[in-house]
Amino acid sequence: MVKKDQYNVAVAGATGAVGRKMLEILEQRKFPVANLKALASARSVGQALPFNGNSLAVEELKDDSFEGVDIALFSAGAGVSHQFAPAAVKSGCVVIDNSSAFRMEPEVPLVVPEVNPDAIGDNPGIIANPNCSTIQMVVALKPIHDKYKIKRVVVSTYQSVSGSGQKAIDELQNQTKNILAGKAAEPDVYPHQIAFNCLPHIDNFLDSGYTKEEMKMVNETQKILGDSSIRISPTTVRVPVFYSHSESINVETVGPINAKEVRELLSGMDGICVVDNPESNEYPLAIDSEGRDEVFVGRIRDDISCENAINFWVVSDNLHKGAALNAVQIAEYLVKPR
Ligand code: NAP
Ligand code: 3JN
Repeated sequence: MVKKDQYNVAVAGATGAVGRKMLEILEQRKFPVANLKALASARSVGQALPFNGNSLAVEELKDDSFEGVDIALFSAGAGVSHQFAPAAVKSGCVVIDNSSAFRMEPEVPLVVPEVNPDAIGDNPGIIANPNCSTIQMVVALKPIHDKYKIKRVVVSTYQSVSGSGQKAIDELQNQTKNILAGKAAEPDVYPHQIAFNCLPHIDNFLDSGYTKEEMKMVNETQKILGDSSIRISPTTVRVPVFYSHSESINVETVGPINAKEVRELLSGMDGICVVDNPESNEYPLAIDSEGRDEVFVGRIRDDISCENAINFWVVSDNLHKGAALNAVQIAEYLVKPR
């Protein structure tokens, strides 16, 4: 992409949980923005969003919204991305898409900057941001795969409600208040009460019995690590936590592996923070990772049931590194001199 001092940026889905984070992170990281367009549905026209000390008037996302835009960050769902991203690219901008719309298209790079920045290439049209559960897992898996070659991964997730958007955040808050006040808790976003509960169900079920979220973790991980021989067995679970996803991960490798070496290996990696002092009750927690850039790893231990295998616990803010920050890091990669 043509290098400039400042770039015209659009955020499609700017009023959503991810879109608002994108504005916050572009501002915090001083992304060189000339002009920022906040785009959402017609329902939000008239709203204003704060950015760099100014108030941005939300505009309706339309076919001609991307004229003169250099970089567009999309987080308005796969349908909106399918409808508008190709036209945005035609009008000359690079689209960084947070939805699943194009992730598995062979010609679309699926990127986590700490893991596979080179996948971006020189002339990307659309760059896909992986699913949040995939992002935090591959950041931890990449150094392990490079050193030991991963054969198999068994992962269970504990995903916060913010992964389902603003309405789900409100639902957990309202249900919790109602239940504590002795009132009924009506489910709306989820098929069951989420307060004081765990739902082993994220996204739709497929004929295989797995959910779409689970298969995103399988397919996206293989694509990002460039290795379709890695076998992955996921179970994704929604838990009554507002922000940050946690994951229990078991990794089996081709050759010998041990917890001590992995602790040292991960401690030196960009984007990873090892928190692993169980003797003083120190391990990664959802509440500590809120708003943080890093992927936190702890409880690293040898698998007592299997040779060449280890267990660990990974936590990261799903709206931050799992969505908005990863997208902004991709934008930073595009504009930095190479
Ligand atoms: P959200 O809080 O429900 O926000 C949805 C956003 O999309 C709002 O800004 C909404 O605008 C906008 N939108 C919806 N329909 C639109 C339309 N027809 N035209 C223009 N804008 C439209 O959801 P969210 O949590 O921010 O997530 C948004 C999307 O980001 C998800 O659907 C998903 O594809 C992606 N996402 C990715 C990850 C990840 O794992 N990387 C994580 C979470 C989300 P209004 O306010 O005007 O309705
Ligand atoms: O549920 C979560 O914790 C993550 C949700 C991600 C999500 C939600 C709605 C639609 C996605 C995604 O990023 O895969 C999508 C989608 O774009 O398909």
